[in-house]
Amino acid sequence: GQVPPGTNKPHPTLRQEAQEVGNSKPTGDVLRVEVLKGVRKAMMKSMTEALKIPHFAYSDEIDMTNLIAFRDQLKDIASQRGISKLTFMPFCIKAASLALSKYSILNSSLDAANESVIYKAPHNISIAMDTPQGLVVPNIKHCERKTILEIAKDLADLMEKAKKGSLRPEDFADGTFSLSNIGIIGGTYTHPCIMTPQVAIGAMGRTKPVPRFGSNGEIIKAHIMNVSWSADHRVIDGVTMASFSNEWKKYLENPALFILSNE
Ligand code: CAO
Repeated sequence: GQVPPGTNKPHPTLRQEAQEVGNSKPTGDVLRVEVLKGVRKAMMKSMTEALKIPHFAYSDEIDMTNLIAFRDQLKDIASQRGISKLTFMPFCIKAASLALSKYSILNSSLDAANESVIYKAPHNISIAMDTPQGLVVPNIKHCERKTILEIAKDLADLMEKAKKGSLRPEDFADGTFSLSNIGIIGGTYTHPCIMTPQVAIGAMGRTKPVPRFGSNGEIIKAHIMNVSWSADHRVIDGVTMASFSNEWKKYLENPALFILSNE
């Protein structure tokens, strides 16, 4: 254990933790015992709840080539409007909101006791964030009313707060649907866990340049990102999840459609 200077007593935190787990101090083969607190305790609870959900998984690949060019065109204007870093996330979030407008059952929760589905009006999209404290999942409220740049601004604000550990309970409250971009680290496929009482979550892998066939059978360089969806199979069937995914993919692969979305 760590010993504060000038004393032989164990570090108070370690002593306190050891007492909480019913041991005077860690012994034998145990290197140390950590009592889960804060963000990590919350993760233990939310993921235990997630275990109760029968997860249905569906994955697809998205050609991000057009979106990469589209984002490059918008970077300067975004920075003039105070968004220093326009990433792909705001596009993924807006596309999800547009797809939720069409497949509203994915923006619902299950009231199992009353055998009912509760459809939610706001698209409060929860975003998994890696922070120094661990995984946190605050949400961007009313994405259905916001432009891509407004979503980008909200995302930056939440990330800043998450970094400082200053997210408020209201930032976590009332999320209706989740996205997780594990692609900042790497990866292709994943199997994300649904956050109750939501019924679906999507996780994006890393966008990578890979060879694909063009429309004339020629080999082209494409920038491919894989997405993995998990849905609560008590409420969502496979066709609904796949149709939603196609709708989401349509916007990301043809970003000009965002302009026609009237949002
Ligand atoms: N593929 C390739 N590049 C990616 C990428 C991906 N999937 N996602 C992000 N990038 C790039 C960004 O475009 C940015 O580069 P540029 O400056 O050139 O645009 C850079 O990586 C850093 O992005 P970012 O992390 O600052 O911002 P973001 O908006 O893409 O993502 C956030 C924000 C909060 C989703 C992300 O930072 C994060 O924390 N992800 C982790 C989610 C997580 O932990 N999931 C697991 C949950 S279950 O344990």
